[in-house]
Amino acid sequence: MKTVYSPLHAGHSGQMELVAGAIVPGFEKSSRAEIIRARIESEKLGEVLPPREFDLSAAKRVHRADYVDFLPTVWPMWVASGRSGTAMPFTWPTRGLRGDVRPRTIDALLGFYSFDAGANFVEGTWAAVKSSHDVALTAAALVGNGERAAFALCRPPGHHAGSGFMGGYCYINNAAVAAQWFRDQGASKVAILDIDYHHGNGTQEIFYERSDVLVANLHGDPMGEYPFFLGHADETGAGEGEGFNHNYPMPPGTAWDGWSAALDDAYAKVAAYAPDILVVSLGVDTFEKDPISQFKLRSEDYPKIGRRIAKLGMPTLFVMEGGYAVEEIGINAVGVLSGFEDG
Ligand code: 6XA
Ligand code: ZN
Repeated sequence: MKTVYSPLHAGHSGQMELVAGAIVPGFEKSSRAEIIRARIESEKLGEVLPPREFDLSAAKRVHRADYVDFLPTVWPMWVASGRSGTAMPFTWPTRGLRGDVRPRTIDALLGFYSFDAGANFVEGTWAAVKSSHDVALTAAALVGNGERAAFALCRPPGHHAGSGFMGGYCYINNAAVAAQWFRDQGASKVAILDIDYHHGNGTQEIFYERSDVLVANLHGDPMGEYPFFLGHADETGAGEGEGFNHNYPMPPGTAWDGWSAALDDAYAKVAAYAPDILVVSLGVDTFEKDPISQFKLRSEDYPKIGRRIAKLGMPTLFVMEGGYAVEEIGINAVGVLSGFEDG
């Protein structure tokens, strides 16, 4: 399996995040991608290719144009207002406030275009976000051109980013952009299987009223787990999209038996849908030693996931999402990919 990777992700580093009342170094750090890449090389998974540059027209098919156009302006506006360090929002137009009037100052705009304080900017962030989007589309094109599968080693991740907002380390929804790109290239149906520990609220929001992109999501129950405000089992799609969104919220402590039962059910939904292409939002923060998550998958489980997904027999694009146990992130992510190759 070929991997697409860009070194530009590394410019998005040194950012801070708010955790339990303290500002701490970001968990979503550049060593994550470096360790996965090193493991791809040591395991000889396949060639590692640089991305091609794509314009933002594909991104604007799933995100609002004003949102996408805002992203490259964040850091220049931050600096122009005399700031340095990490740009992050602190106020949001929630219930009872006006979310329909676009404000002017950087602090207000950051809140206007986010759902939390988790998508932060440093100087190299936009270049990294753009490269992550290019990585996803370049890998999508490999699958579009007949490869059985490809791996988009995206960083930063994407699945929390919605049509008009960032959050949870995510800016452009790489998996959603790739799914839409497949549609625009002629695929009539695409499925997205999101196996990251966290619910992919952005992906769900983007495709919620559509039947041409099925979304299945396995994740920590939002009653107690981030992103808290989406991801319940009764969210099954709306309008045209009714019946094309499937959520599998699971309790803290879920290990292979419970998790793989949910995977089996999602697998059956994807198989019955019979998409032309499968996009996997691949997070390995389901791992027992993940520092911010509560599931109990073990390293030996990841190749089993890959083998099961391979059995669907669909052209498959893997898009990297979360995973913060950096010591094992390479073993676990490449475990899924190697399992797929064996399956
Ligand atoms: C916020 C936790 C962000 C989780 C990001 C993630 N403190 N999403 O891994 O998949
Ligand atoms: Zn996650």
